[in-house]
Order: sequence, then structure tokens, then C-alpha cells
Amino acid sequence: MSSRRWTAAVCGVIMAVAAAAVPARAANPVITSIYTADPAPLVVGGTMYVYAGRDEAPAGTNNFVMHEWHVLSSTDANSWTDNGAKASIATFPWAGADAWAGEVEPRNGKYYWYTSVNGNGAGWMDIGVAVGNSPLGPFTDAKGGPLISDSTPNSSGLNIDPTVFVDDDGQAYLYWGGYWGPRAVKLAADMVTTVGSVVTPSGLTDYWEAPWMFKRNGTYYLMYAANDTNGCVTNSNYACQRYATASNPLGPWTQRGIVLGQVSSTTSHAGAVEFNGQWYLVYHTADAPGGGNFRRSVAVDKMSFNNDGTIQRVIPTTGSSSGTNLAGSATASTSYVSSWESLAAVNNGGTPANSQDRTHSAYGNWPQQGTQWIEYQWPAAKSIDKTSVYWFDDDQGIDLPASCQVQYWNGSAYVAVPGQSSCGVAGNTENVVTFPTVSTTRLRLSITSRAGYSTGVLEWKAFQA
Ligand code: FUB
Repeated sequence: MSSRRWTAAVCGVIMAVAAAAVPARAANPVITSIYTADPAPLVVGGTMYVYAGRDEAPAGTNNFVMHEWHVLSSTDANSWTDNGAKASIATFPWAGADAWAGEVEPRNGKYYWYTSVNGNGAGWMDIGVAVGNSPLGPFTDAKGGPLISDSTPNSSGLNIDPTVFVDDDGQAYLYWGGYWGPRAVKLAADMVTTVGSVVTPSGLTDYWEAPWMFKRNGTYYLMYAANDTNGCVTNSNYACQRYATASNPLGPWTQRGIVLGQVSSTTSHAGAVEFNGQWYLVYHTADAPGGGNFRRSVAVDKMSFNNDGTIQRVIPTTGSSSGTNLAGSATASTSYVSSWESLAAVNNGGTPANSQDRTHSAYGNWPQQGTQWIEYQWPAAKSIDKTSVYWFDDDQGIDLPASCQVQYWNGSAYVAVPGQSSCGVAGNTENVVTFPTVSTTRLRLSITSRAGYSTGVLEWKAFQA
């Protein structure tokens, strides 16, 4: 089982943002001007809106830093606009941090925005609800306090990730929960009051977090993030999207399979919506330039159903992400790292000022000499045609190397990447190596020291072809 814990980020002063719409390019990720996560789609008329948290974590920060939610929009699911922050922690006067996942549900001409937010009181995460008169707001707190908190009887171990669904008979349902704890409760017609007891839905096999509820042809679907290694992920720090179906909105549910496999970010959070006659899956990855587990980006791909109502697995498209540094989404390993140095330095996105700059930490292998290596591994094959390395030189036991070579895993062994340009060993600069594209899950940098010295690296990048 995963040992992940979502660490609360320190909250700063929240600034109200009145941003002008920012046009974006087509292809995934759909927006790269900011990092966006936990998307929740909503179709109103001819527009698809996507409500998403903003990942603000600086490169190298291993916590969520999230203060506000943005609204993205598109009229063709291809070209996207960032309409700016339409809600923030300041929308909820009783809250103070962690603008995590949310979803907007329309009712009676109003738009109810259910969010995960840190209530800063007893317990940790709560579910709040804001209301607005249009899909773009303005939104204000609709309740004056949490709708769900740790003091709600039978609440989840982590009260996050609300999804709200209004059935054809007008009954509204709220689903939520993290830490393997899905929960559901009815909502009153006012959309801000719960009705009856909180129930624990049954049949959501391997449920981890991030539920998404919808109905199609009379069948209820509940999609959710799972992190089992029974076909879902190769490493339970990651997640996939499973789904279940039911003939009743409160279950019991039957798990049906995987909609989306493991993505490049550890978290996986998705929503599904029909727009202009086509179903779409909206999810997040770490695929944007400089992206990572806390610097995620929204992606959109088509989703299809089989005749029997089961969902075909979505094949993520990456569009024109050529040139993206893939290192942030890789798991790094090494032949040796000194106990006081940090392997995490190599792919934390730092920009060294010079080869002595430890600002973003440093990888070093003192007292080893001769040939050592660092390596990246991805859960799925990447197409790579360039790397760059910034060497660490502490003017003591670690010096610039004598030579280096880029290698890749060919399925059975590490071999030199064919046709690579010279692997540079200069200090105070990025040493770029180019080569004909290789498709691989594992890339290695083999480093040979100068006699009497060890070697080190401040940053190693691997670029998508
Ligand atoms: O973005 C913060 C949290 O990460 C969300 O609430 C979860 O669903 C996961 O994506």
C-alpha cells in the first residue's frame, strides 16, 4: 500500500486575481502558461469549462502549493483559454490553505462549486461550497462553513475531492473521499445541506481518491483513482483511473476496469463529459515543460464506449510537447550517492548558477572513483533525442569528470545510445548531447572520473523528441 501523505502547504496571503483570458495552444497539456491540476469538466451550451486547481510549487518543492482555482474553457475541446482564477482560499473566510480538487454543478440557474480546502480548525481537509450566477462566477461562499468536515459522522479519512451529481428525478448526491475512503450523501435541493446519513459505497475496488460521477443510458458510472498493482500501476505511489457501474446512484457498484493507465504525475485525477456528441476524458499529468508531481497540467483526450456500455481505455496523446524536459517525471537511481548529498538534485528542475552552486542541492558520489552512473526510469516508454548535464564540482573531492556517455535500456541490457554527439565535461554550463530518437523506459548517464576524484551532477535533463 502506498505510504503517500498529502502534506499541507504553508499558506501565504491570498491575492484576488482578476486575470485577463490567456489563449493557449492546442495539444496536451492544454495550458502551459501555468500549472493546473484536478480538472473537473462542465458543459454549458457550446462551451466546455474545466475547473482546475493551480499548482504553484516552485521547482524542487515536494509539497502541494495551491491557493486558487482557475477556469479553463474551450468551444472545440482543442483550443483552450485560461479565464484566470475564479475562486481562491479567500473565497472561504473560514479556510486558510490547500485549494485542492473541486467540481462545479449547475442547479436552478446557479453554479455550485464544491471544493477541497483546509479549514484550519480541528482536523485537516474540509469540503466547502461556493455559488455563482454563471460558469465564470463571480463565486462567493454559499454556506459560511464547511459542508463536510472531520466532525461529520462517518466522514472519510481525508475529506477531499467532491463530485456532485443531480439525477433525473432532481435528487442530488455528493461523493468524495481520499485515503481509500469513498463516501456519499444526499444533498437537499438548496445544494448546500446534506440529507440523511453519510454512506460508504460498496464495490469500488481499490478506490484511492478522486471520484467522478456521471450517468449514461440509465447506468451510473463512478470513475476514481486507484493505486493497486493488479494492472493499475507499476508502483503504488502512482495512480490509474478505474471505473465502476451501478443501477442505483448509491450503489452497490461493480468495478469494470481501467479508463486511464498510470500517468507521469504520481496523482491521477480525472473527469468525463459529453461535448458536441463526443465524450472526453479530462485529466492531469506532469508532462508540461518543467512539470512534476506538484507542477501538474491538464490534458484532454477523447473517450469512447463499447456497445455494452463499458469504457474503452483512453490512450493519452501528448501533442506537440517536443522539447519537454522529461526528467521531472522520472524516477532517478544511481550506482552510489554520498549520504550528505542528494540524488533528488538531478531532476528537481533547479537552474545552477555555476558548478559550485548547491542552492538546489547536489548529487555527488565521493569517495567512489572510476565509472559511476545515474539513471532515469519512466513507467511508459519515452521518445528522447537530447540530454543535457550540469556537472557539480566542489573544488574538493568532486571534480569535473574525465568522460561520460548516454546509455539506454534496450529491453535486456544498457547500451550506448547510437549516434550520440560528444558528451561534454565542461564546468559552469549545460553540456548538451544530441542523438537520433530512442524510445525507452530507462536512460542512463555513465560518468567516469578523473584519477583521484569523484564526480557529481547538479541537473540532468532528458528531452522529448
Ligand atoms: O491536488 C491535490 C490533491 O491531489 C487532490 O485533491 C487529489 O485528487 C490529488 O490529485
